[in-house]
This record gives sequence, structure tokens and C-alpha cells, in this order.
Amino acid sequence: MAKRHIPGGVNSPVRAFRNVDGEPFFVRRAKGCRLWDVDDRVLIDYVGTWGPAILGHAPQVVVQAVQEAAKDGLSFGIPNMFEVEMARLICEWVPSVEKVRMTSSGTEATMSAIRLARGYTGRERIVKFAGCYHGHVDSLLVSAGSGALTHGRPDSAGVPAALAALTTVVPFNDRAAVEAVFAAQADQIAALILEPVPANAGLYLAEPGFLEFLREITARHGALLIFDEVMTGFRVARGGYQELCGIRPDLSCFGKVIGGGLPVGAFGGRAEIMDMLAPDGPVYQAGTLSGNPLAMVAGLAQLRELERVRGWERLEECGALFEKYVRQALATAGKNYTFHRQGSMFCLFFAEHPVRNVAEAMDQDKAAFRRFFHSCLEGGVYMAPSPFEAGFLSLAHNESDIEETAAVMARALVA
Ligand code: KE4
Repeated sequence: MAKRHIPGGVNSPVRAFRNVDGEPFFVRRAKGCRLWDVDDRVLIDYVGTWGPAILGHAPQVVVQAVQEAAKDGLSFGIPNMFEVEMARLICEWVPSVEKVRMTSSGTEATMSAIRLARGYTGRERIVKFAGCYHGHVDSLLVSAGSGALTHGRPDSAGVPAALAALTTVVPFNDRAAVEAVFAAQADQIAALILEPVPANAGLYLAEPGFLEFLREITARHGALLIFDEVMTGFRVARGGYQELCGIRPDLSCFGKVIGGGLPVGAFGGRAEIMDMLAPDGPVYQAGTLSGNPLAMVAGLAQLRELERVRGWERLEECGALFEKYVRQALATAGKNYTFHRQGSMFCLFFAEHPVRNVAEAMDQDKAAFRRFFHSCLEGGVYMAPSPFEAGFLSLAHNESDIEETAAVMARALVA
């Protein structure tokens, strides 16, 4: 039925389980760290709807806030206090953001940030990193061209070659490649965009000094530095990864957590840049449901609850506990796989070598991952259905859930 009326039977490709040669299950309900599928099978969930379920699923504080607000209207398309409160909170918690605009997805946020950067600088070129995913924006669905400095080529059908050619793609953690791009194209570069913690090709980290280097070289050449914190924002710290690394990007993109599970995105940064946006400035950007009251209320309830319960410290404690159990499971299984974690985001690479970029992330035993994924699922644990995704913990994962998971993982590692 799903495939008859929905392309691939899904509204987003990763859900189709193609990376694990499987058929997806259909979820009936979710609560805390668990999902129940339509056959009433229960699963401990490590995807967390790809990030938003940071308190766990259907947290009472968020559900109640949405139920209350819904009685007064589901959407206005008129300025309302909820969106003002969300903007104030984001600007308070993320110092690099002086003004912010809401959207209804992370893709809209990065798409708008790119257009704004081009409008503000008057330049057209965008630099991105291989392996970083920023939503399905035409200018960012681009992979490296043949040579180091040639123009990007489309990473999807339907992306015009002429547009892809305006994007230069370089390897992550590769200073020389970035320096070469600026040496050749500096006066054309509107912005360099990255995930400060790349988590869409598995999860790997910037090498020491790399982010500081990007901050310096973009500032030196008048290009904007854009942090795509759609995943890391309000998850790895109250102020996102930029709070942890102490770098102030010119623009930042957010999503997921700030919507409490409802459709949301946001982009923000220095006021002199943001003021270029319509209606004050010449860069057009809009959205019927931008600042939707229910998404704002859900996000505010979730963010305030995180702050109330010291959520970010507890997420780090939960992540460290999970890592301890995973490393024990790896030892039990006699596997020396590479495990990366940033707070409550993690990734187990089925490889025994370091992973510092997408090429090294791709070099893993995908067949072993597939066996692991299905064995976990049979054991009642739902991991991300792709070796090139990150896993997510929530405040709803307790030690007994993690202990149960580790026992399943230990068996799945030798499946
Ligand atoms: P959305 O348009 O899916 O809300 O956000 C796009 C996006 C932008 N930036 C980053 C760093 C992201 O991770 C994402 C979306 N993440 C994927 C998970 N890898 C969403 C899952 C999906 O595509 O279904």
C-alpha cells in the first residue's frame, strides 16, 4: 500500500532500509526510549527520529504544551509571541546569533543561509566538505569534481550542472585542500559551510585546530563561515558545538531538537547579515508555517525542560555510560572497531582504522554492519539503518536499557 502511493513507500529515503537490504517496519507508537511497531514488537530506539527526541519520545511536558496551545489555533501566519520567545531564547543561548529566522526544516534553513551569504557578500561560490550533508538543497547536493579544484558536479539527478559548478567540494580535515581553494577562488567564495561534527557519514571529529583554521581563513578572505548545527545544536551543549569549540560562525543553522518533534528549522547570525533578509533587505526568504505556534511551543517546552533538568550534563553522562558498555561489548566480541562519540551522538564503524573523513568512513565492512543491524533488530534494538548515519541517545535511556542493549550488541557483533 505504501509503495503504491508514496515513492519507495517512504517520505524520506533513509527510512526505506535500502542500506541494510531490508524492509522497514511500520511504527505504531513511541514513548520514552522505546518504539512499538504495528505487530506490537517493542524496540529500544537509538535513532530518536534522527535527533528531535532528545527527551525521549512523547515527553509529557512537550505533549501537554502542544495540546494546550492547539486549542488556541494550529497556525496563524501572523506574528505571535511564541516565535518571538523562541528567537529570544536562541539568541540568548547562542551568542554568535544576534538575529534568527524560523523555517520548517533543516533544508530550508541551510538553503536560506546559502542564499543570504551570496546576497550579503555579492559572491556566488560555496565551499562544502565531502561527506557533510546539509539537507537536499540543490547547491549542496554536489560532490567533488574530477580534479582537486574543479567545480562540483551534481550528486543527484535534477541538480543543474551550472549550479553545481558553483560549489567546490573538499575533503574534511584537509587544510591544504582548503588553502588551495582559497588561493584559487577566494574572491568568488560567499561561504564555507560545514557540520562542525560531521554526522551524516557516520560521525567523526575535526582534528585539533581545524575549525579554528576555517574561522581564520574565511575571515581573512571575507567569506562567511556557516555552522550547520541542525544535528548538534542544543544537543551537544546548550549553545551547540560552537559553545564547546569556542568558535563564532557568521551564520548557524538549526533544526530537530528546537521543534520538539514538530517540523522546524532556523538560521541566524550577525545582525548586519540577517538584516539583509526581506522585508528589510534584498534577500527574499519566506514560509507559510515558519514560526508555527505548535512547533514553537513544542520546541520551547523541550528546550526549557533540558535546561531545568541539567539535560546536557546528563546526556554526556548517558553517552559516557553507553560508550563504556559498547567498548565492553566490542572486547567481548573480540572486535577492535572504531567507535566515535560526541555527547549523546555516536557511531560504530565496522573498521579497525582511524576515521577522519568520508573516504575513511566508507572503507568499512558494510556486510558485517548489515548483519549487526538485523541481529540488533531481532534482539529488540533499533539502530540507524545505515552505516553512514549517527546514533542518538536521549534522557529516556537509563542504565538498564543500555545494559540490555549492550548484551544484544555483543551477540550482534558476532552475527
Ligand atoms: P531536514 O531538512 O531533514 O530537517 O534537515 C536536513 C539536515 C541538515 N543538516 C544536517 C546536519 C542534517 O543532519 C540534516 C538531516 N539529517 C538527516 C539524518 N542524517 C535526516 C534524516 C532524513 O533525511 O530522513
